[in-house]
Amino acid sequence: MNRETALTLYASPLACSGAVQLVMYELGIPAEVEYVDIYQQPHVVLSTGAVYKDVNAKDSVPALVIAPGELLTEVGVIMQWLCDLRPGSSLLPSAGTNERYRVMEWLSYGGSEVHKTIGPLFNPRMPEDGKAIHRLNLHRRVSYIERHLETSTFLTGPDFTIADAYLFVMLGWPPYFKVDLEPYPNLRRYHDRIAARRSFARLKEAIAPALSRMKLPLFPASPRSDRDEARPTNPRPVV
Ligand SMILES: N[C@@H](CCC(=O)N[C@@H](CS)C(=O)NCC(=O)O)C(=O)O
Repeated sequence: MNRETALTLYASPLACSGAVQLVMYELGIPAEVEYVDIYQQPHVVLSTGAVYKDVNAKDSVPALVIAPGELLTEVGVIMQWLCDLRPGSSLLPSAGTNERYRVMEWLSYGGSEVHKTIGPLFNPRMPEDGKAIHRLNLHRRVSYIERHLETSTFLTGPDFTIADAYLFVMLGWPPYFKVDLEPYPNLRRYHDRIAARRSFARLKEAIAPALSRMKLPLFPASPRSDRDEARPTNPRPVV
């Protein structure tokens, strides 16, 4: 079976689905991208106006159509599925090796400890006290990653992997919510290193029309968070 026929990715600009797009560009895997406005209720597919929940009952992005009527969800799993189309790429070590488990370990940390700690900061209904707790937790996690990056170029060593794609996209979020990344020089250097990749330039290009249609600002240049110009005028929940 040709697993690459007719891949369609449901994504939203600035959302974690950007990690999947980065991985597609890195691997040279083509896909049609359908952008979803996750700021509207119900979420809608921009090109058709279709209610997104009718496409993906989870109502979140990313989701990848991998065969007619077959939808794969969960960012870490989609990225692994894509890498398995290109075995041997440096984005994901071979199955069964400890190196692969290290990447999965960071994917899991990214999903459960980072992503879902940032999420509540985007929720307008979360009281300020609750947000303060989540901010503190986020700083604990970010401090851990900062220490780890003291001796490692990327999360699992010298190679950029799918775990880095995921963390990188999330690093674009805190500035909107005044989580100050200024004290984390390793993390900032790490961010800038990835931002210089061709795949990120392609991502910015690809999401620009949808961003403008949804009236959202582009990724901040760098996660130096508290600068006023790095924040959108009307922050809205995305994660
Ligand atoms: N567990 C999911 C989480 C995906 C997720 O939280 N996506 C966010 C964007 S980063 C989203 O679609 N939010 C809109 C919503 O849930 O209504 C995954 O790993 O893919």
